[in-house]
Amino acid sequence: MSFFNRLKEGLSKTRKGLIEKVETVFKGRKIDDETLEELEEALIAADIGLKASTEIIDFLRERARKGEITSVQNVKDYLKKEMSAMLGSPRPLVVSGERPFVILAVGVNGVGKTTTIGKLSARFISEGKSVLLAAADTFRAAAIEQIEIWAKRTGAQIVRHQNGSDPAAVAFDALGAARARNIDVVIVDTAGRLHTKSSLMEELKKVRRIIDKALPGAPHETLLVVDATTGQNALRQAAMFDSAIGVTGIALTKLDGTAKGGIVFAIHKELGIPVRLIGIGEGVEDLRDFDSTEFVEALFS
Ligand SMILES: Nc1nc2c(ncn2[C@@H]2O[C@H](COP(=O)(O)OP(=O)(O)OP(=O)(O)O)[C@@H](O)[C@H]2O)c(=O)[nH]1
Ligand SMILES: [Mg+2]
Repeated sequence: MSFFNRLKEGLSKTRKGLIEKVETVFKGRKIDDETLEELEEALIAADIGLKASTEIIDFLRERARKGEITSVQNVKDYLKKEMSAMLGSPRPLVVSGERPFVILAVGVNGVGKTTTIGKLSARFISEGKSVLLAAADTFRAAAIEQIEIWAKRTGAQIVRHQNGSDPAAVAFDALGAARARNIDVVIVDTAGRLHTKSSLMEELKKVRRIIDKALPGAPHETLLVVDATTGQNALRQAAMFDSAIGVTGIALTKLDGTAKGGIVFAIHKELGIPVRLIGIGEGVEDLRDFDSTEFVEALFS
């Protein structure tokens, strides 16, 4: 199956809760305040967020007032157009300019950081780049082993310390090794942490600071990994990680099978942080650059 078809399948629950709802709401009814309000509720229930939902509904109301919307198919066409425009075309994750190019991956527990790093490693290596993984999750017992497996599997190098050691020191050593070995891309894995736990957020600030010290200007991409199934809490996570260390992009994982794919719109609208990557499965090929046209197309078709 193509990536598009798998994305489509992955988004089927989101589509049921949203697009099919459009048909139910408007079946045999007019486009008026009452039906638009019901649609707004469906948008909010699909985790599109209040801001984006209100904007979409205002847009539809205006079209309806002008007599431009006459059928349910029309509503869907306008909805699609507006939702697509809302996402724009975010810059993809491109490794360029700096060498080594440093990516720092952060996020709460179990969202898919290490898996996303493994998938990225495979991608860069298939592009002919050399990759070094920094095993800076020294907290969870099996974390070093897990990233080591990904390194072996994808042909990346790895820098690791003992369990329980200082994650900032691992990152520092990894950058030293990457410079000495002329590596193209360094990806730093970090321990999962709650955005509300200030001591752990301080630790992350230190990791970031040390990376910048080892290689001024790095990290070049600070990727917040977010589990799409968490819904609105994703917004809180993103806001807090962003204020602590400055997030440059989001990797949205587990879009396969969740009814909460609408979170993509909320993240864009409420936070202005671009979704750069989407994960639709556990396999190495299940990660792609986020393409808003493709995403909206998959959602509506
Ligand atoms: N269905 C699905 N599962 C995923 C995806 N990405 C990751 N996973 C699974 O989510 C689980 C957690 O993934 P990890 O990569 O270990 O997550 P993590 O954020 O590194 O976890 P911690 O280091 O413990 O904080 C694993 O079982 C992964 O296979 C995805 O896009 N879709
Ligand atoms: Mg991990």
